[in-house]
Amino acid sequence: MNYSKIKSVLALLAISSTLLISCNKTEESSVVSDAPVETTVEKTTVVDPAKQDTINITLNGNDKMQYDLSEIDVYEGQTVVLTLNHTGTMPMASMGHNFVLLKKGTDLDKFEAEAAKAQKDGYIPADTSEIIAHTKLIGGGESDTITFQAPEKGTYDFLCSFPGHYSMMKGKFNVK
Ligand SMILES: [Cu+2]
Repeated sequence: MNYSKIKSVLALLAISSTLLISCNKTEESSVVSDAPVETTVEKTTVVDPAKQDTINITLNGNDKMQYDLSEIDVYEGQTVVLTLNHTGTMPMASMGHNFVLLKKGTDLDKFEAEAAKAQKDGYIPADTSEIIAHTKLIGGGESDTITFQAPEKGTYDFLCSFPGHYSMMKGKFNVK
C-alpha cells in the first residue's frame, strides 16, 4: 500500500477544490457588482370605496334557499351594478331567486303576499311603487345583472320574492 501517493492525491484534490471555490466566489462577486441596482417603486392607489362612482356587488343564491350576503353596503349617489348568481342547479319553478330592493317602510309580509300572486311576472307584483330595483327571477346556473342609482342614505330591505323564500332570503341594504 502506497500511503504517500494517496496522501498526495488527496492534497491535490484539496487544492483543486479550493481553487474551484475561489473561482466561483470571484465570479459571483463580479456578477453582483455588475448588476444594476433595482429600485421598484410600487404605485398602489387605494381608492376609497366611498369615492367610487360605481360599486359592483355580487350576490349569490343557492339551492338551500340562501343568499350569501345579509348586508350590502353602498354609498349615496353611487351607481350600483348588482349581479345575482344562482349557484345551485334547481329550476326556476321550484327554487327561483331574485333580488328585490324595497323602499323604506314597506310592509314585507304585505309585499310578499302581493308578489306571490304574480307568478307569471317572476313574482314582481303589478304595483311596483314600493320597489327601488329588482332583478329578474332566475333558476340554477343563471345570472342577472342590474344597474341602478343608490337611493338616499338609510337602511333598506332586500329580499327574494319567490313564495316562502323571504323568511330566509332577506337582508339589509345600507346606503352610507
Ligand atoms: Cu329565492
